Amino acid sequence: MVNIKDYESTAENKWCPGCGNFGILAAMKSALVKLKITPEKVLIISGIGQAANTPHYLKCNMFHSLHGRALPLATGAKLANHDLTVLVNSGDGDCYGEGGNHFLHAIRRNIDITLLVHNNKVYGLTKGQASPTADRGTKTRLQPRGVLSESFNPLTVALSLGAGFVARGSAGDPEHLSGLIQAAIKFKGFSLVDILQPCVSFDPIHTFAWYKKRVYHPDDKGDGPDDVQTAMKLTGQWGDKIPVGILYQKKKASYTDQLDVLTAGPLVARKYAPDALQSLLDGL
Ligand SMILES: Cc1ncc(C[n+]2csc(CCOP(=O)(O)OP(=O)(O)O)c2C)c(N)n1
Ligand code: SF4
Repeated sequence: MVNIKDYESTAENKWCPGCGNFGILAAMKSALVKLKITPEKVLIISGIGQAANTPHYLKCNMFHSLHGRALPLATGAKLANHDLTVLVNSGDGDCYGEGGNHFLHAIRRNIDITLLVHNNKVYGLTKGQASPTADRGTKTRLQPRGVLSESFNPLTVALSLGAGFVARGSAGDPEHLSGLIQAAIKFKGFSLVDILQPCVSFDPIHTFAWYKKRVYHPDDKGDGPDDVQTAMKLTGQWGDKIPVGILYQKKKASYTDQLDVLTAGPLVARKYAPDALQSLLDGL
């Protein structure tokens, strides 16, 4: 039996009061408890930023790594021990900016991990510069005349690279978000949940109320479409109407499923066998 208390950490929380990150944290705990996954079976990896502090606020295995570098670590950890539930908490700057290259290749590889991106459209930790997902024209203290670049659309990019599970959630609806996180964890392969996360300190526009007026649920069943064209129409929508939910879902073989070497069990449980490596090296 596992309950929310098992995931409660004693670390002092440094987020601003009212930050959208609190809703995401609550949704994560609820999802793990509802799936009956015990903390020792969970590994959470993060990069750098306010979002990346999330693993400190849960009690389970964690690794707080380098800026933009959570996905390669998660990939290595999943290959070493595929019995673990591996989650990544990242910000839009950390994942789509600094770690953009890793984002692309983790999707291509289809490693069985769940990526939760706290998308607040700014670099919160460094005081509110525009991130890659900021809309063109957005004014910040560093971009007083407005952002000149086009906004990065992570969901459309994920679809174009063949991601099998693409979803958008909202920090303002932790119950719905918990359901999305549960579905993402259950999905065998790479799963992306991009989360609308108000930054109450540095973004006066994208508030909880702004999102509440615009989000809608396009799929009543909740499983998401399985054709890319329909999904692309949804992920391309932004502005007056913003779709949330599973926006695409289709099964395909994950990276770990295709590795024969893992069928005998996780690598961490194997005997150390340096001789096997030596014979490989001798053959080079
Ligand atoms: C290599 C490197 N470059 C830049 C920084 C400075 N830095 C720290 S956090 C951050 C951006 C974080 O933004 P985001 O991922 O959106 O997270 P948030 O704080 O908004 O949750 C930056 C640029 C750093 N720590 N390391
Ligand atoms: S700066 Fe923004 S994202 Fe960071 S904790 Fe404060 S409200 Fe949240």
